Amino acid sequence: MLKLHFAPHSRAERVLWLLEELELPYELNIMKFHPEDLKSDEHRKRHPLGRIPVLEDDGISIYESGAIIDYILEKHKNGGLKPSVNSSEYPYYLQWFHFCEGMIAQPMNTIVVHTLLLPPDRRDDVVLGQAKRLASKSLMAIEESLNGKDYLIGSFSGVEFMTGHCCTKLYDLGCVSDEMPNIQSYVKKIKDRPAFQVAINTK
Ligand SMILES: N[C@@H](CCC(=O)N[C@@H](CS)C(=O)NCC(=O)O)C(=O)O
Repeated sequence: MLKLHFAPHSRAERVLWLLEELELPYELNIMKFHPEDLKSDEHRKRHPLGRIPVLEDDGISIYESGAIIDYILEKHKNGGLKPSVNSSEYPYYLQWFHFCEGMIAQPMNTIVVHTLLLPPDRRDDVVLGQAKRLASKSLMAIEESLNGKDYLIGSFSGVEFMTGHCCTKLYDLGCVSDEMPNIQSYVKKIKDRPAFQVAINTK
């Protein structure tokens, strides 16, 4: 049985959302998003940095949300969510799958740290401004790519669990401006999915 180590308001939502979309059976270990749980000896054995998500399956235990999503799509059930390697969508699938952790995650983390996590006297407006500008440039690339499309490669696919999930978080952080109507409707489509709602409401 697939076992997901999860904490709310985190990248672990990506994996839970996928498991729900695919209707796969799974077991959930819900932890607090707090060092007490994440940095415990028990969890550090699963992830050396004490982070989430972590997935266990049939004697293996892996971390990195993108690797976990790809593993599930390849090994368990793809539900038509991953285009075949010879399809014209495949290169773009790879691009948008990796754009998330490669381009958006770093400025998004910085925005979270300098708006929510640090006490106000330790927040840095210069660092925050740089991160917001970089996030905005990355979002504009997504905005352009969504022209005339419902989802990033056309139909709903595995990239939504990565870059799509990031878009919902940046939207919640107030980073999706009025100049990004395609992303606004893309985020709405994602938020309307029942499986996504399960993932973000699991606590
Ligand atoms: N690149 C990793 C990032 C994992 C990560 O940083 N997870 C965050 C939650 S979104 C975490 O566990 N943070 C806890 C901490 O830094 O103490 C992935 O995609 O899984």
